[in-house]
Amino acid sequence: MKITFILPAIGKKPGQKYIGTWKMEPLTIAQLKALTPEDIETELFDDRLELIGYDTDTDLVCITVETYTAKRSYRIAARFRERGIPVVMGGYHATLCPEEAIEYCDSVIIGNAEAVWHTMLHDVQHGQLRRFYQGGTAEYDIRPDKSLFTDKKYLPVSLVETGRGCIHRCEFCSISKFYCSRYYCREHRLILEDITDSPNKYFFLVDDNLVADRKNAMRLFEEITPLHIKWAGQGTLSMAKDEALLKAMKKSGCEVILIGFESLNKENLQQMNKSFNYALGERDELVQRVHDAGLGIYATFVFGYDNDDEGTVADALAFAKKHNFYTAAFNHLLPFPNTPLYDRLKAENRLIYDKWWLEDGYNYGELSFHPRRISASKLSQLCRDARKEFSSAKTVLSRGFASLGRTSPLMWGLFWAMNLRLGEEVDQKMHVPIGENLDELPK
Ligand code: B12
Ligand code: SF4
Repeated sequence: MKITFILPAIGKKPGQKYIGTWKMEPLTIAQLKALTPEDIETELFDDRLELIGYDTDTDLVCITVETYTAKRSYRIAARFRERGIPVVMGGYHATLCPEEAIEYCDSVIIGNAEAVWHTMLHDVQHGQLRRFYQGGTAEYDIRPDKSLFTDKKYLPVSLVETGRGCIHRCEFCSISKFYCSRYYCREHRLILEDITDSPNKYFFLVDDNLVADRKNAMRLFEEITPLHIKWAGQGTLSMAKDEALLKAMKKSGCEVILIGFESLNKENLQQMNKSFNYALGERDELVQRVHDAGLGIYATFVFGYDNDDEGTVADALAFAKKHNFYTAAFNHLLPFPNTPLYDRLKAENRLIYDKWWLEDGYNYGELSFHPRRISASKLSQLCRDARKEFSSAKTVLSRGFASLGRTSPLMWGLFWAMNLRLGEEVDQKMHVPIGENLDELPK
């Protein structure tokens, strides 16, 4: 038997390259490969890097589907199904919208694959593939197998899972829905093995909230320290209230931490259900503490909540410049399906498209709903302008010098490469047609 794994891409403009900073190794595929018995042959087509071999000789196609890649996934599936090859889908979007996904494939695994992967393979081999499999959430005590990545040109950073899910319930978040607001730690022995086996020096610790379980996080940081690695991860600003935690993070090699500030506005934070982190008056002080501990911040903001107007993006930009963040993302809000945000905007009759992810003419960087106090197109433009300004030569220089001494010399070197690249990509990403132009030779 042979399985063809496919990692679909979002889309690109005709004749252009795919977005460089999105080309990270797909840990999802390594996890599915590790679950697959050795006597089953496997191959991977990564749509971001190469053309899909639609005529490959295979018995089963497995596609990982995110909301942005749903349209592309469904088109790829159709090409294989025309040949009578069964297609199985899984991942965030397939889990959030299984009834939609099943219209385009033969079977959907809902949730994490680990618990049901072998059953599904057994059923395929016996011609009894079921339409739906209910996967588990917590069982992921295996090590990913990255052998399918040999010869694929990914960014030189290794992804290592440390935990799944998150305990919070932010209105817009797919993670909270997927994991029913629970957090699952991964066994440390496996994390350490993944790190020591990796050829890279830089790691992205895949965890939606690394500091969600303090005791577990402290122990993990202590265990990672002797490995002398450099890593980046994600956490909430509340970590800054805990000096011992910050120190342990730094000592273990943490260089940059992604923090979702989302909004500077109290009412917005309440509406998105993210006011649990800190009192607003202490925000600047907490940021300073993270910086004083020697950690760079990747700050993310989201715009389009009901109290956002033309001034809000400018305020966030000023805040990001004031603190000289290592990097920042100025995103517009996007209603992912089956989230409370989606349901609310639908009930309020504010969706521009019911299913933006399938809509012809919907492009990356555009809003798919009507914000209350600003037009959709104006907000999209303001987000683009903030990204451009934050990556302008003047701002990058000022941020670069502020980072000097805060992060290691290596990470400081990376600062320039990363920020210049992100700056170049601002307009490359804007208005990329979702699902389009991917069957032309990649550049
Ligand atoms: C690392 C990461 C990235 C990396 C690279 C991702 C990659 N595809 O290689 C970078 C930084 C580039 C990135 C970018 C973006 N990301 Co991202 N990313 C992640 C992150 C943190 C980890 C993904 C991962 O490796 N998980 C570990 C694997 C093992 O878990 P898994 O993917 O869930 O797989 C399991 C199950 O889902 C299931 N499964 C998954 N696929 C399949 C397929 C089959 C056939 C089966 C049976 C089962 C199955 O079984 C797997 C094993 O249990 C996730 C959040 C998260 N914690 O998962 C967000 C996440 C996937 N990203 C998200 C988004 C929105 C984006 C961006 C669009 C952000 C932006 N606006 O620019 C871009 C798009 C990039 C792209 N797709 O090309 C969203 C997707 C939401 C959604 N509804 O689709 C997530 C969930 C984050 C969030 N907060 O909501 N991302
Ligand atoms: S804290 Fe982050 S991962 Fe957790 S629910 Fe909120 S947005 Fe999602």
